[in-house]
Amino acid sequence: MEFQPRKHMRFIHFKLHPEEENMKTVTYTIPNISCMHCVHTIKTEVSEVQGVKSVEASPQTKQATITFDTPATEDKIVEVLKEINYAPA
Ligand SMILES: [Cu+2]
Repeated sequence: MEFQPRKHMRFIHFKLHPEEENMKTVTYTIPNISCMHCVHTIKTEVSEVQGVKSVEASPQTKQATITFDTPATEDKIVEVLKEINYAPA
């Protein structure tokens, strides 16, 4: 009896967020990331791709980490990165 509400809540969560099953995180090395302006540009442009959940980038590591779900794909994200002159190495 005590555990029923918890089970119920988990079920609801699963039903409300079925898209989380396909969530993917990919890290790209992008030599052109040289300052926070680059980071801002990458965040702004890649975030506009439908399905992209989060974008992190760093001029120190020259890496961008992108979490996404359908309809976003790696191909689409790389295409956008190339368009804005931040092609992954
Ligand atoms: Cu820059």
